[in-house]
Amino acid sequence: MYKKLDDILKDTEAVLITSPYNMRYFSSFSGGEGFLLISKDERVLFTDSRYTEVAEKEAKDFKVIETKKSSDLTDYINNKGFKEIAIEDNFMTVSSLENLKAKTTCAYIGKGKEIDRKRIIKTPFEIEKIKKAEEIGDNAFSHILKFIKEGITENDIATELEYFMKKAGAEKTSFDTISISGKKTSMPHGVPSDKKIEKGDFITLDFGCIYEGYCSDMTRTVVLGKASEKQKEIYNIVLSAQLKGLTMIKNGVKCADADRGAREIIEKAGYGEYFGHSLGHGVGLLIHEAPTLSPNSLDILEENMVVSCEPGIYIPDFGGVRIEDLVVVNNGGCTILSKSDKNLLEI
Ligand SMILES: [Mn+2]
Repeated sequence: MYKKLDDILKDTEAVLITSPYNMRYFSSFSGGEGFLLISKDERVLFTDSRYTEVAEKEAKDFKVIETKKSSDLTDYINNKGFKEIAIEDNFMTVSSLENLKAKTTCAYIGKGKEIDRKRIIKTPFEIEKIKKAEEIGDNAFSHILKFIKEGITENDIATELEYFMKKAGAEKTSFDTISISGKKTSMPHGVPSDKKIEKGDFITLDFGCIYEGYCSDMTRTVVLGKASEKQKEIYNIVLSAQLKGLTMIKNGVKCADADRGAREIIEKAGYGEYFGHSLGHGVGLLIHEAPTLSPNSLDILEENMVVSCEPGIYIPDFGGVRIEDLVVVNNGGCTILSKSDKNLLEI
């Protein structure tokens, strides 16, 4: 994947990669600790003795240098005489940059967004990993439907989901599990607590896992017991918007238009003010990455992007609904990776 940096190397002598996800992407090294320094004629991976063995196994196209002292990288930059290096300015801390500047005479050019966007189109290998991660999520959801009952807590549900996913082969969760219920579902990113699940509660579960480095993401909202008329109304509007979003997601469509298509359904139903976030986002080595499916996005959907489609309605002091699938963009449509039922489940 390091070849994808060639166009950046036309403008600068080297690219310094410090984020774990880009390190993994460009070198295959999964250890997360270290740096890649990629120039026109050399690819070097610096890591410490905890990771040397795994680095040599995984990063076959890189020369692995085991770091012994904190100045190893800056000494190397000085020895090479680099004058300009591209960095991930959206990841590197100010103090790390200050340190580099103090110890070298090199200029550092922020190219973080550009570097991140190299990951925007997924390879078949990546899509397989994401598919598997999403499948674990689907299985976790089926499992949790049997687990949820009156009196257990939001935390119980979150813990069970996470335990299930790890048992099924996940490395960890791809973000903090959202497991909220009742009126709390009006908070799109509410935090699970010891609140007990009650009859008639909306329960929103937004969760995912990491499988071999790749993230999954899905959301389902269910009701414990019988749904009220108002709950059914809100749910069905969100579902219509979500289905509309899915029909919009295809190669060549502007992300802003996909967002618009789904948003219009919610606006026309009179709930526009209760849908504050964007329709979706890219998913890969990071849970939120390019492209962005939002009203102001300039991105255009392309084949083999993996994006979420997740409209919602959130009414303070009542509750909310979000339905989210993960999809692969293809020519003329998209392949939905999330298989879990989207009809309103009264459990
Ligand atoms: Mn999401």
